[in-house]
Amino acid sequence: MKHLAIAIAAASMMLTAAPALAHTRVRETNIAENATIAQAPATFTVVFSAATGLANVTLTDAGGRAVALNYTPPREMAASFAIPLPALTPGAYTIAWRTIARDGHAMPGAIHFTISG
Ligand SMILES: [Cu+2]
Repeated sequence: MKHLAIAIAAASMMLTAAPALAHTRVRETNIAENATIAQAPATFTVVFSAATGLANVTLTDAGGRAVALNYTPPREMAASFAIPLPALTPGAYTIAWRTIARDGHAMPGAIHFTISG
């Protein structure tokens, strides 16, 4: 059921009948996986290998609690996204996202990092 909902959302994002060159990969993020940093950057940036749809982004703390993000993914496909981050207290965090490839498949991704304070 969830898959169907994603497929419908993806279909509405597909503006052109793109060739079936499918999935993008993460090319760069401004926070490295498993990084420990003194403080969070003002913005989390993720760059993909090609334009992709972005369905959602979540930030959770070490206890799995959601940390509110003031961000709405754009309706258009893009190769990079900049997500404003709130001030974060020391601790471990996960920023996770789900992209929608041109073929409609959802692809999860995440970066885990720690704020040392
Ligand atoms: Cu696919």
